[in-house]
Amino acid sequence: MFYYGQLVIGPAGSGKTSYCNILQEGSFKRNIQVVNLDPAAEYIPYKCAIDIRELICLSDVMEEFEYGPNGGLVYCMEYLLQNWDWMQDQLNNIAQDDYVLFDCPGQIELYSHIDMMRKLTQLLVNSGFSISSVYLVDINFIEDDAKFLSGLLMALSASMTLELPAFTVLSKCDLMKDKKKLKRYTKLHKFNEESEYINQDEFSKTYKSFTSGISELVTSFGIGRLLCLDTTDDESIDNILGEIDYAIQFGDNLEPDDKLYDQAEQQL
Ligand SMILES: Nc1nc2c(ncn2[C@@H]2O[C@H](COP(=O)(O)OP(=O)(O)OP(=O)(O)O)[C@@H](O)[C@H]2O)c(=O)[nH]1
Ligand SMILES: [Mg+2]
Repeated sequence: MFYYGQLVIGPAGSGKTSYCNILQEGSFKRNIQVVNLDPAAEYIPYKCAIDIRELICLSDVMEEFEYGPNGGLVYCMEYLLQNWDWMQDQLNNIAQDDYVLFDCPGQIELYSHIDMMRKLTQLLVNSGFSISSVYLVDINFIEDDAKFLSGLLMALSASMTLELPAFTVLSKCDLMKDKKKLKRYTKLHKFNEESEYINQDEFSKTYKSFTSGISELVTSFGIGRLLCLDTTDDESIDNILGEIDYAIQFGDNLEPDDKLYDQAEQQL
């Protein structure tokens, strides 16, 4: 069995749940299922195919064990890993051609400090998933260079631990009216034809204040795949999906649409 999808990650409030919802509501040439992996979620706007809260929810854990929110969350994710059979049973109900988004919790410690999310992604890969991580960085990170770089380093740290094809997406671009400013940040992330990574000279010129070591680190791990998400513009979503489809090879094994094939043949 082969499944395709995205692990949607990023700090609290970066727009993960909204992104999943927009994708499910829109028409992007695929049937999108969303799995809620956030045991602390209070409101979920999308139709949930699988909801971790049916297995365990943060408020119950905090009450029963008198844990704080972060300790409680770690407990919930550990519980999910220990009860993976439950998840596997639910995943078996998902059709093979469906495209699955995993809406993850926002606590970045889960990715960078402990290897829980990496274990989870390995279980998904073992279940036949071809997935990429999609790390959302809020547009307010481009307020200044230092903040932006810290956002990229956080993305790098989280994405690297997951060992998946990784994409960094600048979310809430609809809020950025200054398109010139947006371009200044995103132009750094155009693929360099030769190396496939971002243009290091361009990056160093812009971030003169940072050591070349940091620039090298950021540019050489491919988190330069910085994509813009403007949820009011379907083209930006198509662009993100297109890049990810290529990386996870979504669509490669789909049967040709007979109707379209017949139409094309008639036109010949
Ligand atoms: N303008 C704008 N606001 C957005 C967008 N995406 C999310 N928001 C707002 O940002 C806030 C957080 O969005 P969520 O989708 O809940 O973010 P999240 O990453 O799932 O947050 P946690 O689950 O708490 O980690 C909400 O108030 C959303 O309405 C967007 O594309 N544009
Ligand atoms: Mg959320």
